[in-house]
Amino acid sequence: MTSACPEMIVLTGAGVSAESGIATFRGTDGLWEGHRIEDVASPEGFARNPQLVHRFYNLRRAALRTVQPNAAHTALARLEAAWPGPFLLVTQNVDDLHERAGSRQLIHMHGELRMVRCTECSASWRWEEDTSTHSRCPSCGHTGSVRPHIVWFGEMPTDMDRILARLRTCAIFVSIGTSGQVYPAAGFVDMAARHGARTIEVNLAGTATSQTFHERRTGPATTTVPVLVDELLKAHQIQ
Ligand code: BJW
Repeated sequence: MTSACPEMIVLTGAGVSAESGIATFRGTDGLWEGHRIEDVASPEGFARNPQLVHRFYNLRRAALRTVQPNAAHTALARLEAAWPGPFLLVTQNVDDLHERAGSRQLIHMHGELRMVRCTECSASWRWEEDTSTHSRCPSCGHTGSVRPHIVWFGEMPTDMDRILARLRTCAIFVSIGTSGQVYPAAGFVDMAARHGARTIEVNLAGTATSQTFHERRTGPATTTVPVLVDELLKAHQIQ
């Protein structure tokens, strides 16, 4: 084990959960039952058609019960457990597969499917069941104010201060399975590189930000991530 192990940030996107059976956002037609993601994942879309948005998240929340972490999630949990330096996993995913694989130093920058909150009193709580326009807040008692605890377009991602601070000090930045089309996450590679980090992209294909990375690994996350983890641990003499 090295005495001064570099600080690492890993950013993940939908591609890391794709092989667990969770659909990515920008697939073949980019639509969900004919709706653009912007329509079901924006405050305007929720105001226009709350029933549709509740249904979208109810189906995705229920689908979590049918999926399991894959080899990429497991490898990242192994990396965190073995890495002696500062480590942070920032995921854009709202599923809980990283936690279920064992990751602990984790920020869900776009929220969590298994959480809801009240727009009246801002209380948030874990919730595994369906929600509707009739759901009641257990904290303030208001009915009709429960919404998914998800960061929609135009809303501020979670824990940005902490993420930005860590991007300024990390020495290794790894981005896995994200298309680089949604900001601010798409800008993280630039920020990390500007502060001197080595940057590595892992993806099935080229992305909107591929050219910005120092290194690229192409292939499915379940095979490329375990290999990368082994390499990183070996390079820093960690067994
Ligand atoms: C594999 C694989 C395998 C597949 N192995 N790889 C104009 C210009 C710039 C910015 C803006 C703009 N207009 C508006 C904005 C801002 C906006 C934005 O970026 N819009 C763009 C569409 C242009 N962003 C926001 O509004 C954000 N908030 C914000 O900016 O606040 C202001 C602010 C912030 C910070 C500082 C100061 C001010 C909020 C964004 C919220 C995003 N929400 C969503 C939905 C909610 C979650 C949910 O319902 O599930 O989050 S959108 C959706 O996209 C979801 C994802 O987390 C996010 C990113 O998608 P991701 O993960 O990259 O998935 P895909 O499908 O795009 O890509 C999958 C990738 O995996 C592909 O590359 C595949 O090749 C790969 N892959 N299988 C490896 N097996």
